[in-house]
Amino acid sequence: MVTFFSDRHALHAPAFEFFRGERVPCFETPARAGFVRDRLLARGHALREPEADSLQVLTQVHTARYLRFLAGAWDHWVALDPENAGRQPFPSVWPVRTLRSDVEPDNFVARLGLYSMDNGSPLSAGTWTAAKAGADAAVSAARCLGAGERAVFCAARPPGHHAGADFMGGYCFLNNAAVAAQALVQQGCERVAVLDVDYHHGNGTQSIFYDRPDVLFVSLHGDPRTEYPFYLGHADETGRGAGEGFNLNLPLPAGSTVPAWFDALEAACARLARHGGDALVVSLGLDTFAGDPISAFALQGDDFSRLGRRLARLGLPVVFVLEGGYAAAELGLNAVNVIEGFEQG
Ligand code: SP5
Ligand code: ZN
Repeated sequence: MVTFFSDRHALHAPAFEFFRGERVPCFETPARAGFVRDRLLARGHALREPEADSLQVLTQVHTARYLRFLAGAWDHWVALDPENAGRQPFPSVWPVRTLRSDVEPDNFVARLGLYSMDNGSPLSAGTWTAAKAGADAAVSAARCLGAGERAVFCAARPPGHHAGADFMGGYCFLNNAAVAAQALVQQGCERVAVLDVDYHHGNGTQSIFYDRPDVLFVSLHGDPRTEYPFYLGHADETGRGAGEGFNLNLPLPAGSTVPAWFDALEAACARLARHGGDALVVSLGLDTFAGDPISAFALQGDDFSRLGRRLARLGLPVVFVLEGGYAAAELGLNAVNVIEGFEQG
């Protein structure tokens, strides 16, 4: 399968995040992409450098002021104090209910809070460059489909599906899946669908397309009553206005079995088949793996092959976009199993 991969991913390399008040090593690491690259190469899949510039599509998915903030964030952080080059910025204040989010404060950490949904998305010096490479891969992949390719894999990090139009969150900065879907619409696809199989609900992607009938969003994920991102992903979220009926959430309790997960996948596929459409974007989170350190589903290696085979049966051109998955050493095998299952299916 055509696979886009850029070494620029490694420029996003924060050292730690917070868990229960302690600093812990980041779960979302450059090593993840290294394992995926190594396994793809070992299986004979050629890697291509993304050649497209995603900037125009990014302005259709994210707000101008968020993009401006993110592109300059590290320089602004270091300008506060040269020693900040060796520190990670975290937000500490957010404009929750009753507070204003229309006025952008001058204070850097206040702006970081304005543009964040959590304190779990640490920035590093190369975050913008790395995230931009992922968005470039998403647009490159859409163009490949336009040129007649059946399926393309964006093996990028950081992930994207928690990032909304104007905020980062959940290790995500630019919403690569939304960028792929928007690029497909812009190049003439009238109906696109996004299927999100990451363990965590793709709140960013849902919110970006919530009012639109041209991009159907379908997600299976851990029930937000107990699982991150907590504040979105319930079954009663069905879309709004012209987008009513074009959002389907299939939350499953943490600890759900593999058969329960595949039953939900069947429901998702039934909705996708009813939508028809010209192309599918798959937010390919692999944190549904039994060995994932922060998630609670039970898929095994073979189950990822089965997922790939099932998606092939939809008969749609597909852009696969890597999202989560934190059992790094198994990430490559699980990703390749989906890809090769799809190719065989
Ligand atoms: C793209 C993606 O998968 N983002 C996930 C973001 C999850 N952020 C919250 C992490 C909290 C870790 N909790 C550990 C619980 C261990 N039992
Ligand atoms: Zn996830």
